[in-house]
Amino acid sequence: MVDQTGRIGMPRGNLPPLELHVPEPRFRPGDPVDYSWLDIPGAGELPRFDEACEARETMPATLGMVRVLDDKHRAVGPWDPRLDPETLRRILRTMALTRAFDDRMYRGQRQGKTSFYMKCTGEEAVSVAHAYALAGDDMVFPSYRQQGILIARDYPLVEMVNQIYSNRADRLKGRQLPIMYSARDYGFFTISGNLATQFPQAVGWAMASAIKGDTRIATSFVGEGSSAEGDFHAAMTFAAVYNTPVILNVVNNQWAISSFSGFAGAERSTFAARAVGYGIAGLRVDGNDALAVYAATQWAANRARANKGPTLIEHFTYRAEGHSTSDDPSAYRSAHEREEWPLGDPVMRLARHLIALGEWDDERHAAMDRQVAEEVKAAAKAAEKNGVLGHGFHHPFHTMFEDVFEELPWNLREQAEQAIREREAKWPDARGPGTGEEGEGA
Ligand SMILES: Cc1ncc(C[n+]2csc(CCOP(=O)(O)OP(=O)(O)O)c2C)c(N)n1
Ligand SMILES: [Mg+2]
Repeated sequence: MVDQTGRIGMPRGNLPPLELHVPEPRFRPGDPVDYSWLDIPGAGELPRFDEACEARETMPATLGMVRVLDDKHRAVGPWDPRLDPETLRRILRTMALTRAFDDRMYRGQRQGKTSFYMKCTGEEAVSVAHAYALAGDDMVFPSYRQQGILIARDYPLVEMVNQIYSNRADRLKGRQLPIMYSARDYGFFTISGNLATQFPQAVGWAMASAIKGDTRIATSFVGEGSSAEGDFHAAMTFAAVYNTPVILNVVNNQWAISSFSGFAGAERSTFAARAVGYGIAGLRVDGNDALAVYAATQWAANRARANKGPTLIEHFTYRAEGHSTSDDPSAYRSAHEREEWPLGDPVMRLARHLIALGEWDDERHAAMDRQVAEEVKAAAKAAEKNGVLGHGFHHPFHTMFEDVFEELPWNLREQAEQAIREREAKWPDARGPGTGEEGEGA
């Protein structure tokens, strides 16, 4: 631009030079952590809105927070879903099983049994309580951190481990990154590494469900960092325009690998508040409170099923561990964050609630922990018989050219033949034991 004096790029008159704000996280490695700046509303404070209300009426719920469990471990307020103790114990056990599974698979990666793993430690309530509040045949479009939903739906752990180890029993034949499950028969859409693609896909699936006159709704998850992707906004627009029966979840765990939530907009507003701008109902939820997650999901599911429209749920939580096994969070954030996180640990909060009800105790908790660890160990051992990374027993090499086309096109057939020839020239013994070529999946 040329200014009035004809000079390029010079300040005009006495206007201040323009400047940008570059977000910076409050705490870096070694810093003491104080979360007193964080405004966490008390449990039970937020009114419960009618499930059929206008989207804009939910504005207070997008700035406040659905919270049920209070500091004394009681369930309080209008969002208490009033679950019976047996259901609470099942939710608790599923969260504990998810954590035990994560711990064992993390160790498996360190032992070289797989190349990659991602834990959801600290976020178990988000996926597990969400799954319990849905119908079993509602369709889930997850991100990579909702293994708790598969586990809540009783997907066999051994199948999960087979996929993680990319072994000969891996249903996905080693074609997906470890942990990127796909389970059509469990209403669990194929996980994609391309962030946020699942959001518009969920909306499209839910639109199709409505077009067919079906009663199943869809639900999808993105991280708060991924909400900066264009796909998030495309999904929100389609969901609002067609009053789509879908639940759109943003898991705000404060971090997107090494970028903090400020880079996705957290310094300006809540993620839930974006909903109202689109004409979508919004709820911000204490993501470490299983009862709050259950209640918010149930509210959104009832609303969607009654054709009252989509809901955006922000699950406010904390990523207690590294982003993945490839990450080292001590390089960019203070280790004290996890200890100081004001919303506590979701497993312990639900356990203490059950103890306060007289429906649980420390001995039963310890026994449960032993049981879930044994269950995971048995599944991992069974899967190891089908092979682990680098020790043979994977799907044969040539299968990577199969299953896409009913008949392999001539150009791919040529490529396949060439690849197999080159492989045989490079590794003449490649059909011997331990190379995977003898696997049962051949
Ligand atoms: C389109 C795209 N951009 C970047 C990446 C690399 N990437 C993978 S996970 C991730 C962080 C995502 O953070 P968030 O959405 O907050 O989810 P979280 O991992 O915290 O659950 C990034 C940048 C990717 N996989 N896809
Ligand atoms: Mg995140």
